[in-house]
Amino acid sequence: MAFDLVIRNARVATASDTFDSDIGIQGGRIVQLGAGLDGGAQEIDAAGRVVTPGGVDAHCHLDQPMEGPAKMADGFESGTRSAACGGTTTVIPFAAQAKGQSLRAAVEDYHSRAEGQAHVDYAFHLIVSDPTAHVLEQELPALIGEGYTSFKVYMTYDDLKLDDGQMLDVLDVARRHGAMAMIHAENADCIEWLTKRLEAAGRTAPRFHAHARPMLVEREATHRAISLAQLVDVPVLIVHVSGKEAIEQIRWARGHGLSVFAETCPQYLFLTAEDLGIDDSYHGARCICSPPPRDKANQEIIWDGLNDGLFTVFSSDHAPFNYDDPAGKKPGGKEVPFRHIPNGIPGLETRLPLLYSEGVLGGRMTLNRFVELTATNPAKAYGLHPRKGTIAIGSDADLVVWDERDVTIRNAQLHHAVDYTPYEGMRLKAWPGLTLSRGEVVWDGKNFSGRAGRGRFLACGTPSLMPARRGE
Ligand code: DUC
Ligand code: ZN
Ligand code: ZN
Repeated sequence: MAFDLVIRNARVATASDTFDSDIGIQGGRIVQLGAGLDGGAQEIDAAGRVVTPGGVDAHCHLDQPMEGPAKMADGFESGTRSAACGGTTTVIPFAAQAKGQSLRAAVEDYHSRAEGQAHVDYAFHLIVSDPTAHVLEQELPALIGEGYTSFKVYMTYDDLKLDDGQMLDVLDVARRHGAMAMIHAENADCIEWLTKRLEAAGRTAPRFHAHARPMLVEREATHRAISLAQLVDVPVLIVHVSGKEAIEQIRWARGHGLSVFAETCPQYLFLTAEDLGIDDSYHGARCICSPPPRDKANQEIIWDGLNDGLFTVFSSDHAPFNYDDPAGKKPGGKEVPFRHIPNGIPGLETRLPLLYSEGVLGGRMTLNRFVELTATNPAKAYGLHPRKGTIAIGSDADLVVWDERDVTIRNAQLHHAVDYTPYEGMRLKAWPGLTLSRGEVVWDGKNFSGRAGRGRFLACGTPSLMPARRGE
C-alpha cells in the first residue's frame, strides 16, 4: 500500500495499550498499523519517542461574545494555533446563547466567528442561558439532531444562570434527545451574599475572589446538580471540579449508581488560592477563575481523582483575557474590585505538556490514563470517537510525537494572544515535538505551520461514554 506519510518506530500509546508500531497515513486518516510498513511519500522517524492521539480540549472559550468592556484575547485563529503547538488537535468551545437571543442565532453567529479561522478541527458545545418554550421544544432538539450534542448550563453568573426549575427543563431535553449536559456548579446566591459582605469590609483585592467562592458554594451546587439529574434520570458531567468536597458529592452519586461524570483542569493541580495574591496587590487578577484554585491538599485530592477514575476528562477551561488591557483583567484600564474582573485563565497550549510532564514523567499517572483523560474520553463524551481521540485504523491522523527534554514555560514562547501565562517559569520535562492534524504537520517543536481555515467543523454524534462505574 502506498502511504502519504509513514511514522516509523513509534511507541504508540492509546487509552488501553502501549505498543511499538509504524503508523501508515493516507488521506488524513490512519490506514495501517504494524511493523515494517511500506514506504510513504513522506516519512518521519519517531524512534524511541512516544506517540499519543492529538489532544481533545473539550472545554475552552474562544471569541465568546461578552458583556462590554470585556473581550477575549483569543479567537479561533490564535486559539487553535496555540492548541496545535501544545499538542491539541480538536477543540470544543461554546456557542453561547445570550438571554433573549435565539439559540439558533447564537450558533450561526459562532460559526461566522470560526469560519476560515481555525488551524485544527473544532466542534461546538451550546450554552443554554434562556430556556424558553421555543428553545426547549424546538431549537434545542433540532440543534442536538444537527450535531450540537452537548450543552453547558450555569448555576452562577447573572447573565447565564438558570434556576432549578429551568435546570430540570433543560436536563429533561438532554434525557429525551441523548445529549450530554455539562454543569457549572456554584451557588450564585451564596457568592453574591459573600461578595457584598467582603465589599462592605473593603476587601475587594483579587485574592478575595477566592473568599467569595469557598468550596462550600461548589459543594452545595454540585450536590444540587446531582439531585436534579437524579430526578430527571439523566447522565450529567460536572465541569471544572476544584477539590475535595465536590469530589465527595460525585463519589456519593456514583456509589448510588448515578451516571455523574466529572472534569478537572490544570489550574486545580498547579495553582492555589495564593496565586490570587497573599497581599492586596493586583497581580493575582491573572489567576482569577471560577471555581478558584484551592490549596495543596486539594491538589493532591485532584491527582487521586485523576488516577482512580473519578475524573473522566481533563480540559483547559481556557478563558483568555489579557492582564494589562482595558478589555481584560483591568476593565476600562483600571484596577477594579474582584467582582468586576473577568473570570478565566489561558491554558490551551500548556494543558497537555503540564500533565504529561508532571503526571506521566513525574510518575503520578500512567501514559494510558493520560491519553484517556486528555483525548479518548473527551472524544467519547461528546460524540467524536473513534474519529478523534485514539490511534486506530480509520481514525483521523491527529497525533503528537513527544520530545522528552527540559522546557521552561515562557509566555513569550507560547502562541496564544494573551499577555501572560499563569505557569510562567515552570520547568517541564517534555513538550510536543510534532503535532499532526489529519496527517499534516502543524507544529514541529519549533515552528508552527498551520493554515487558518484548514480546521474543519465537526458535527458531533451521540455521546458514547459508558456509564460511570459504581463506586468510582
Ligand atoms: N469560569 C468559567 O465558568 N468559565 C470561564 C472561565 C472561568 O473561570
Ligand atoms: Zn464554568
Ligand atoms: Zn469554562
